[in-house]
Amino acid sequence: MKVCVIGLGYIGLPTAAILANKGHNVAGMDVSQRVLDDIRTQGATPEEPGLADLVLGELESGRFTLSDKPEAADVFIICLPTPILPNKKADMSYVEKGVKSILPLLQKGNMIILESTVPPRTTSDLVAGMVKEIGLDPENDIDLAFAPERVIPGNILVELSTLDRVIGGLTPRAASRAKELYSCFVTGEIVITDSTTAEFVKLVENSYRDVNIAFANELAQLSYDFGIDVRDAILIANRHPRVNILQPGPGVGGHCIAVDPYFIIDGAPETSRMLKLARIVNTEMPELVVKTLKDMLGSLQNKTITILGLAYKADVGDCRESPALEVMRILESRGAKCKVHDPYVKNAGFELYELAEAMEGSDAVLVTTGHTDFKDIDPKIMLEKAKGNSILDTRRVLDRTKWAEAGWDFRYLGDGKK
Ligand code: SAJ
Repeated sequence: MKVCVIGLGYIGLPTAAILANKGHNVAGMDVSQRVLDDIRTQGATPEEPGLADLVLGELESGRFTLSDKPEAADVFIICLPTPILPNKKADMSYVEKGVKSILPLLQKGNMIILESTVPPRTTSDLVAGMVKEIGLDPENDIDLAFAPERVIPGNILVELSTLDRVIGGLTPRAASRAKELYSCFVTGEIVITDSTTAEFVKLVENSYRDVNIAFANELAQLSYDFGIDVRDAILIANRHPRVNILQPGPGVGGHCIAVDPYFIIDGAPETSRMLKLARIVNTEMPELVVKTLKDMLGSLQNKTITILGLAYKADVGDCRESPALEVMRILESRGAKCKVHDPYVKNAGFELYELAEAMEGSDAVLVTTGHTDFKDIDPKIMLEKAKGNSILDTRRVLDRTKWAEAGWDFRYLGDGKK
């Protein structure tokens, strides 16, 4: 089949390459020349094991081609971003532009598959509405489906194939046809449903995680009221066969979990009470981090804080919606200066430091991302470089005993015993 993938980001690119690898003729389209050039030269980011080789191999084979314009195809797959606007509504402009760009190429019998995370009813209202406007019947002339991805960054290639997948069709025929296409690379089960249920399911999965992380974060807040160490309490409670509490941290980042609940909340604000509360608890966590650090230092005014980790989670370089950014914003608004070290982040939009430089003149260290590399940092060398000896680890990545023995005043976030 001829497949045109619109948007070659972290989902579009691996999807396009896998489809090409399974023998389809894939035209990958992206409006950004920089994205296309990077794909041509490097294939993909090295953080995704195996992806760069797969992409370069498929480009070489000629089954995968790149362009800044969409091409006529049997199937169009839309993998464009749906960021959140300052008013917490979904920014649908990329998806709208993407659909618009393929309308002149659409022919009876084509299929459009939307992969972007979208508010419920986007396929049936927005996309079907745009198809109708050009005189085609979205139920009979075209097949419309919604097929969200569920992969975790860092393991995309494996999860894209192995995870179960939900596919929602505007009609049962559209769902079955999309299922047939995805069957060529998905080894997990493909469950089919209607498009609105599939859209809802995608948002519900991430909202579920947001609510559960909020529960853990609320326990971290409560640890100070009751004088307990939240991690001990969670470990013990999780020994119960039906309890599985997640880990507290400085907040919830990334472009999915911190965003998707709003797509439900926006559509039904009165009913989405728990989702709203979870968002409040999670977005409060940076304040708790700053308050805990202030308690350790007495004052934040003119203090130099070494921030270890800018990425939203361990071992990735993505800092979208990262709680570290909010922590820094609050610290700086209270008169502190932040020096950030993150070996995974390439471009933060501001100066990043090597570890030794980040420690120069440091009054305190704040660990905001649990990168595995941080475990190997030598606390003795750090103390020689630092001005102060306070450290707050919000991710429990460092060994408290080792750091305390080296002379650090060491705290974990959520240790109300201290
Ligand atoms: N976090 C905690 N405590 C935990 C687990 C996570 O504070 O116990 C924080 C992380 O540090 C991070 C944030 O939550 O800041 C989100 O990280 P994550 O690993 O939970 O998820 P993402 O955003 O990388 O990927 C999620 C996944 N969704 C679910 O697990 C339900 C992934 O499967 C989705 O494909 C992805 O969103 C997406 O694209 O929607």
